[in-house]
Amino acid sequence: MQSLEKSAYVYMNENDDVMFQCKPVPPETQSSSSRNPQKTTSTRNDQDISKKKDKFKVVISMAVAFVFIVTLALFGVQVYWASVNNNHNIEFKEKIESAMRISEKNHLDMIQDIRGQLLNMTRTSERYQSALMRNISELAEVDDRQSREIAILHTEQERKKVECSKIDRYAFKSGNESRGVFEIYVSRQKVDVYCDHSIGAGGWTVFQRRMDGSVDFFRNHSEYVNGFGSITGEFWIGLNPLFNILQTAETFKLRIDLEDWDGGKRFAEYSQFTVGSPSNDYTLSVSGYSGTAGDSLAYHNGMRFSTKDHDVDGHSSVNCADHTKGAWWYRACFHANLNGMYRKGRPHLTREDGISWRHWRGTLYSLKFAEMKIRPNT
Ligand SMILES: [Ca+2]
Repeated sequence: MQSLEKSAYVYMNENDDVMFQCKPVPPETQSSSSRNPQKTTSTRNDQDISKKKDKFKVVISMAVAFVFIVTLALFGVQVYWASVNNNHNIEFKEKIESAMRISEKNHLDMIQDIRGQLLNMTRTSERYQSALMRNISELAEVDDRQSREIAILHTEQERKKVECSKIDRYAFKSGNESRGVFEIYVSRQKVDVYCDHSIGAGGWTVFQRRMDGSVDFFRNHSEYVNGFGSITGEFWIGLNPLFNILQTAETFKLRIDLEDWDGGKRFAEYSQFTVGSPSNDYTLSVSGYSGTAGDSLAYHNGMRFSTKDHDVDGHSSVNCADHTKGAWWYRACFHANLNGMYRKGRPHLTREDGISWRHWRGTLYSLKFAEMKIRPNT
């Protein structure tokens, strides 16, 4: 049986794996190598290969060990970091939980605090609101009281404007600055009056006018008490309003302006004029004549006001108002009859029933124009 010696060599395959390859060596070759130099050289090469092989094994072992150690170290590090992270996570979680507990407690405290503050604010607000409502109510009462006082003052001021001497000429609602209509209070009711600021110091309140015969003056007692006609035309203000106006000052003066059909103008002025109460039939009281027309009114001083349906004149057998077709402070019957019939165009000569002023044109002459007005003696 032939024995075979094996030779080996190392090589690297295409995968960089270290490969060993054994090659059978014939016996004669082995013996010959020990017998000759070539054989010795071959043995030396084998030894070198064996040494390299051993070194390579050592290197491989060391590499494997190194890899193992590194792997183990990495694993340890990973385990360590996992542990550290885990601890950190637990600690962080505890901190979070602690913070949350603190936060929750703080929130509860804050909510409680805010609730308390809101409650206090609500109570304070309610107190302020209540106080505010009381103040508003008091202010409303004050305002209401002041409004009433102002209204009363205003009304009182308005009621003081009871005749034309208290009324500025620029306040006229119609007319011009000399003569115009103004609204005054008479018996707590507004009444239009005609003011004449054109004569003397002005301030005359006109209470009778005849100018064109457009208004019927042959009227009954009630109409003469309450008034009739047009304030800018012919009118009688009324005995009752006249009486009330005369109560607004201590004394009044009277002025009567007259005009005939020839263009003549005269006037009669009395420094004292008043009429009595309704129960005294508005008894005439007049004195202190001055003027250009003559004193035809003195004859009527002290007489009651008569109308065709209310005969209280001084003539026992005659109804003067009916007889003279007027209404006046008749005696028996008149020297002046300014509420008589308006005889258009010409004076009448046959009957004493016209607008007459005895001391100027006589009792048979009916005048073209007559106007009666009063103002306070100041
Ligand atoms: Ca009579």
